Amino acid sequence: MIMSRDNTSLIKKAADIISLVMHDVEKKIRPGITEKQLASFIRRRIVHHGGKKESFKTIVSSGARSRLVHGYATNKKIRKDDCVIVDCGAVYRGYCSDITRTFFPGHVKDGRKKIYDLVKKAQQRAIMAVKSGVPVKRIDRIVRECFGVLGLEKYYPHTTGHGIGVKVHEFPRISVRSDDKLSEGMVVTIEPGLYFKDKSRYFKRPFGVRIEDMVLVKKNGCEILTTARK
Ligand SMILES: [Mn+2]
Repeated sequence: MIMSRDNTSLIKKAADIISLVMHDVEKKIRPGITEKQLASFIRRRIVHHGGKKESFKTIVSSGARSRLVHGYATNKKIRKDDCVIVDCGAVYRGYCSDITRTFFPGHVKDGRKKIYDLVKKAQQRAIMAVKSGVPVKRIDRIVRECFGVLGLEKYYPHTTGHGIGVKVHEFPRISVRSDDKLSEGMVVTIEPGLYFKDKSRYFKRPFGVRIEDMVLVKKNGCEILTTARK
């Protein structure tokens, strides 16, 4: 949906709440806690920071489960050498937020850090291209080209984002298959990720990385609404 000045402040508040929650998650996440414990912590912190409830079922996928695009929390314990994807959102006065961060609770010293940095760079480049009038396929293509430089585009199985407002998934889809254009006042997510399954050439164990932020499309650029550290 296209935001007016009034509902812009409401969706910004929803984004602020979930950014604070993600900051709490960063402090809370440690080896031994289960994915479900972290998911219920997230629900409590959403309410603590003034949100009504989660805007969709919280994703916490750790270790090999992080290879899943929609890895909902299970009773699995998070381990020191796990990579953990946390994807969550809050509802504030009818408006939704959506954010994803990928954590390494232990010290990451293998090639997974390079993948993390690549996803972050692809996201940054895509965000830098967001402004009113830009075709959404250009945004999606920027991410694919970024991964393609290292031959990793086949490990990117989903689109780059979606509009968000009173529903979590709204028009437009940030996809190479769409002919839509961004317009001023839209709020969209930018959420590239890479997912390595059991038999990838690059990693012995499956894992995935995704980073997602919400941006408000402006005439000459965009404003990043979610501010949690990455
Ligand atoms: Mn999303």
